[in-house]
Amino acid sequence: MARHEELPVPVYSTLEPVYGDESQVEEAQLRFDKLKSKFLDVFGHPPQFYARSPGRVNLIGEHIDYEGYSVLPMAIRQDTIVAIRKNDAEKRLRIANVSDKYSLCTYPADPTQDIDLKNHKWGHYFICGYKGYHEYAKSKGLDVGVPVGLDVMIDGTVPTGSGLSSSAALVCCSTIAIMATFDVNFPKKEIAQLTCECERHIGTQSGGMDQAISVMAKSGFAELIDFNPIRATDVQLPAGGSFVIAHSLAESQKAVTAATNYNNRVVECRLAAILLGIKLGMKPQEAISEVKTLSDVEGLCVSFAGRHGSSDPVLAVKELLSEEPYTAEDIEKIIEENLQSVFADSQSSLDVLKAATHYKLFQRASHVYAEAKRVYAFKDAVSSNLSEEDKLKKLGNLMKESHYSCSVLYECSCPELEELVKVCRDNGALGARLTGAGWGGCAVALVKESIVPQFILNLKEQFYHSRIDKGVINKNDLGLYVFASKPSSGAAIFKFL
Ligand code: NG1
Ligand code: MG
Repeated sequence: MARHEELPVPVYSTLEPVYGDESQVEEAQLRFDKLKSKFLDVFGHPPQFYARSPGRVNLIGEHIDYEGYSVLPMAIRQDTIVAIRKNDAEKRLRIANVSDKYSLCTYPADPTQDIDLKNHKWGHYFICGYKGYHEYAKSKGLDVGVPVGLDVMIDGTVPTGSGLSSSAALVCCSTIAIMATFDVNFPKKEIAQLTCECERHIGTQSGGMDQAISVMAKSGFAELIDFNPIRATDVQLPAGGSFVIAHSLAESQKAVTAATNYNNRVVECRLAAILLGIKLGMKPQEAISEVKTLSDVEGLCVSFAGRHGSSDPVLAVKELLSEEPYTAEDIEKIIEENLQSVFADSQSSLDVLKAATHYKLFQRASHVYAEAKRVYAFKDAVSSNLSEEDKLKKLGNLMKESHYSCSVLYECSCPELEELVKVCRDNGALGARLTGAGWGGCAVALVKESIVPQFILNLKEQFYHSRIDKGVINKNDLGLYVFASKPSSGAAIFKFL
């Protein structure tokens, strides 16, 4: 049997295969009906196809996908659905949203257009998929003909800026809907790769976790996602435990803060890797041209550790990098090159250099190598012979360590997330951590199934009520901010008869 990442995106004619039980199907039916009627209102004709792609919660393995390391996310129920129709009369892409919060965006039907990064718009994420599809089709030698207009209506339930990957859900379902209008389908792992690359048009140097899980998820399982090549391995989570997702209510606008936050860390990791390469015997020019990620020099670090009786690459980081932050000059002296020329081919990296005053290479590299190990420790614990109770304890402890590392070494937490993680732990979570890029967004807590309802009530009381009183959120929306989640299924195309 083919591995599931080799299969194309499933095409369904009913909602049941994706939305499962009756009440969820009913809820989804209402959303699809509303999407269709809004589509009719705005564009004057019904959609041809629909596609959906879910958000995700990352259980462990934060900020390591772009360094080439495996991660362990699961898809959540919240998703983005898109309705689409080719429109030959209009030579434009018209992208509308069922929510009034997002106004109609129009773009030329030109797959080579540049995305205006200075002027961020929600519709840009659709254009990522539009460009991505065409770039991929071209690389495959497919004839896509002359550009045609598209009418598009979107409905998303993944909270935005929350670390639950609303962006990837939107990019993935857009790409898949576009594929459906061109009557093509590809293996999921290729779609995961192409959507990862095309989301970078938005200006963040992302890894591929979000798109991979959104496209390849399987109901009932978390997935171990490997990169180069992309692969998904089912991970059956222990019974008796449940993952509760809770929003810190600090919104992280990743596309806007990339130069100081997300892309800054990508640049720091690259510099840490180059320095390690040089300290471990590479010539500076060789390291600059060959070393892209920390995984590229892991072998050298492990050999170094081996000479000291260990197999841990963190040992090399401890011995070879300075705990004091580096200035640009410190680094340039070691690499015998100026930083601008190292990153000359990437405008978003040059933006990082402009904004940075120093680089915490020791801290970032220590996080990445240790976090990469925690992913495998998590996966091993799940499949071990430990009792369910001990398994849950072990997973909780790994989540705690991960959060500490994200907070102290990677510095991608924020005061609201720190408070929320503490409230989770004080109320009996076995482990709790920030999830996704951080700097705001959600925490995920591992909680014994039996205490979930009480746990959620306590969070509402101890974290959210004061925010309702201050008018930050509306009481009726609480269910959107804190909920338990089971692993849901991945992307799908709907062709209703
Ligand atoms: P969020 O910000 O949750 O979408 C981002 C990246 C991931 C990964 C995590 C950190 C994008 C699309 N996603 O996730 O690839 O690096 O941060 O682990 O940028
Ligand atoms: Mg995102």
